[in-house]
Amino acid sequence: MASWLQAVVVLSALVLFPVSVESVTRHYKFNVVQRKKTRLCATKSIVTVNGKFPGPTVYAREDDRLVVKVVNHVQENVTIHWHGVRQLRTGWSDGPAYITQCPIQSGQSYTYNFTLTGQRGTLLWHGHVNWLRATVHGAIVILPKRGVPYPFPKPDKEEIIVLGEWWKSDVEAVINQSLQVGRAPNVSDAHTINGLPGPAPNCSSNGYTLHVESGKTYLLRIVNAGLNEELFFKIAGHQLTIVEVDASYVKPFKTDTIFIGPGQTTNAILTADQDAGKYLIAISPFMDTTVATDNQTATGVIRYKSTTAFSPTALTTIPPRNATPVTNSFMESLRSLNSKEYPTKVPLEIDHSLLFTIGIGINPCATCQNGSRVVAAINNVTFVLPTTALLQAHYYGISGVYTEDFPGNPPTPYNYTGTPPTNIQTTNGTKVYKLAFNSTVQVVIQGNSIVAPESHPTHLHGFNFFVVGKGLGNFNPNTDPKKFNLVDPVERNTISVPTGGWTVIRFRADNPGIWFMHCHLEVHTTWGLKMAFLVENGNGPNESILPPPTDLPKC
Ligand SMILES: *[C@@H]1O[C@H](CO)[C@@H](O)[C@H](O)[C@H]1NC(C)=O
Ligand SMILES: *[C@@H]1O[C@H](CO)[C@@H](O)[C@H](O)[C@H]1NC(C)=O
Ligand SMILES: *[C@@H]1O[C@H](CO)[C@@H](O)[C@H](O)[C@H]1NC(C)=O
Ligand SMILES: *[C@@H]1O[C@H](CO)[C@@H](O)[C@H](O)[C@H]1NC(C)=O
Ligand SMILES: *[C@@H]1O[C@H](CO)[C@@H](O)[C@H](O)[C@H]1NC(C)=O
Ligand SMILES: *[C@@H]1O[C@H](CO)[C@@H](O)[C@H](O)[C@H]1NC(C)=O
Ligand SMILES: *[C@@H]1O[C@H](CO)[C@@H](O)[C@H](O)[C@H]1NC(C)=O
Ligand SMILES: *[C@@H]1O[C@H](CO)[C@@H](O)[C@H](O)[C@H]1NC(C)=O
Ligand SMILES: *[C@@H]1O[C@H](CO)[C@@H](O)[C@H](O)[C@H]1NC(C)=O
Ligand SMILES: *[C@@H]1O[C@H](CO)[C@@H](O)[C@H](O)[C@H]1NC(C)=O
Ligand SMILES: *[C@@H]1O[C@H](CO)[C@@H](O)[C@H](O)[C@H]1NC(C)=O
Ligand SMILES: *[C@@H]1O[C@H](CO)[C@@H](O)[C@H](O)[C@H]1NC(C)=O
Ligand SMILES: [Cu+2]
Repeated sequence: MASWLQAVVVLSALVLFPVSVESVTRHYKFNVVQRKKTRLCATKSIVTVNGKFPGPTVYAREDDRLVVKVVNHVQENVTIHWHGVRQLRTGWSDGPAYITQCPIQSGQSYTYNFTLTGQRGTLLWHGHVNWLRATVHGAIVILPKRGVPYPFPKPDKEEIIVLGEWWKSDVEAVINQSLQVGRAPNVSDAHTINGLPGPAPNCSSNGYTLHVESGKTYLLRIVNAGLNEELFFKIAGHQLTIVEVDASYVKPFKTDTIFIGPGQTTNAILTADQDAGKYLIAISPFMDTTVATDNQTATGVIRYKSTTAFSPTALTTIPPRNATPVTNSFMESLRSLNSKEYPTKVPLEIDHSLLFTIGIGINPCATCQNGSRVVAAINNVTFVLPTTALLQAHYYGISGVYTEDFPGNPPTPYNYTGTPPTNIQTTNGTKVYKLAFNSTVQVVIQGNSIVAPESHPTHLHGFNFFVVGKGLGNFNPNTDPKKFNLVDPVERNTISVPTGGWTVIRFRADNPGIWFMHCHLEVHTTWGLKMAFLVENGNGPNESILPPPTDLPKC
């Protein structure tokens, strides 16, 4: 009866106000099941959503509500994170295991329920417990509100391109082995484009093909769902026009190479303006230090209509693995649109000015091969996951789960990008940093040079942040702020902090709850490069976290 009444209300609203923009609830069912998949001439069973790899695309419009029932039919624990979704007051639906929820255990289900507010473009969803994300991921498409145009010419067609990584072994075995030994896990055996590596050595297999028609335009919604590698994306003979990243519009610019880290999304317009034929799509890793990568280039093709079967494929060069200038040029070209419709609201006054050093450390480990293990830390704290979810502990006032003393600055200042300190041990902790509702935050994310400096794609849950500055070496609090872009900095949820350098982000803590911040290289998350912000409730009517859903999983 109630739903019938609601339907009538919605209908009459439509009849009375035909131009009013109705938001709707969109329902999805995610059955988490094992499926056998063959890649690189070998078959293995993987955890999937609805049997698909990559998983199903979730479609919605800005302001819609998404209700996704996740049913766990596998032995492994499952959670799903809606990466980049603001989750205003609905932290219970964010997904990271032991941060906002306990895992959905085998045989159980949980319904994620949230709205998509103030965002439009492409995001991704992915598993957020252990290394589940390797095979449990897919795209989220947020279309503009009905009747609202894109701020760029409407492309003729849209295409989703999900990049990933494939291991011949079971990925849980890969990380388990790495933790036992105390050293870096094996790199993947292939990169993938929509689940396919393309032709591999000694293994005939087809790659991904995008069929295009001459003269038409295509909005490519590109997602890096890989675990441990930042990637370059190129298409032979074509320029791409970047129009959006992480579900925020940017000032359009042309490039022939996209730089995209795990957890990042990029919308690019491809114009089919070349002669009929086949053009290579190439995905290759970026690494400007000594850390090992999977060096396999995944390939696909763009194929024009009426291309003959024997037509050769136009090739492209891939950037060198250490092409730092290419990454800088791409990141520096990203500017938020900052238009009348989409103003850039970067905080100008800062309540909390924080400096987070991020990097690797080495701790003793009696059971490990050489008596030590590689860990990672923020401000020397290696974050240890609790066994009760932080959000529940916060909401119900359960003590002993976390402490509120996460350091806002490094405990002992040192030359972060110079000769590392002789003692490179870290401290274990389950610490959060507390923020008052609606306070403004600046975080200088400072990479350090302990063991191996490395580029860290750093992700914040629950917020978009503005990237106001970046540079090499140590952040200088006297001179560097003068160079900040406070006019049109790019707004995103994941940013690559340069190797041996720093990035400064700003955000407004207008979303009460517990929000995870971590390196989106899964290996670094596992090692402890993670922390959480606790944002208190405000005093206003809509400024408190909502009560937990009744089916919230228990630990
Ligand atoms: C989703 O949340 C809304 C707002 O709290 C609530 O009205 C609705 O019943 C929920 N839907 C489901 C399926 O839980
Ligand atoms: C990995 O380790 C976890 C925790 O010890 C264990 O439950 C799981 O079975 C292991 N998985 C594999 C594939 O070794
Ligand atoms: C990791 O790679 C090493 C060396 O190639 C191999 O011996 C080992 O079996 C691999 N581990 C897993 C879990 O695949
Ligand atoms: C491919 O096969 C050739 C011939 O059998 C062999 O020499 C080569 O090592 C193989 N390459 C790989 C990557 O397995
Ligand atoms: C990948 O390439 C780099 C640089 O060329 C090299 O040092 C490294 O050994 C390669 N890694 C693998 C796994 O082949
Ligand atoms: C252990 O130490 C030896 C000797 O320094 C080295 O060769 C080996 O690679 C180390 N093993 C690991 C897992 O770090
Ligand atoms: C830090 O170390 C680097 C590399 O040795 C050096 O160039 C720089 O001057 C040092 N910075 C400070 C503040 O000492
Ligand atoms: C990190 O913490 C460890 C353990 O408390 C300590 O020994 C080390 O000096 C600290 N390092 C830094 C850089 O603060
Ligand atoms: C730190 O935490 C890890 C588990 O994450 C544990 O194995 C290790 O023993 C702890 N180290 C100390 C010094 O407490
Ligand atoms: C947050 O603070 C800003 C600036 O002080 C103010 O304009 C805004 O109304 C506040 N928002 C809420 C929800 O309190
Ligand atoms: C609180 O939210 C409700 C429902 O979205 C809305 O109708 C109401 O106007 C909001 N109140 C304030 C003070 O923002
Ligand atoms: C799954 O989650 C439950 C609840 O937190 C936990 O007790 C159990 O150990 C987890 N299982 C694995 C294999 O990690
Ligand atoms: Cu990292």
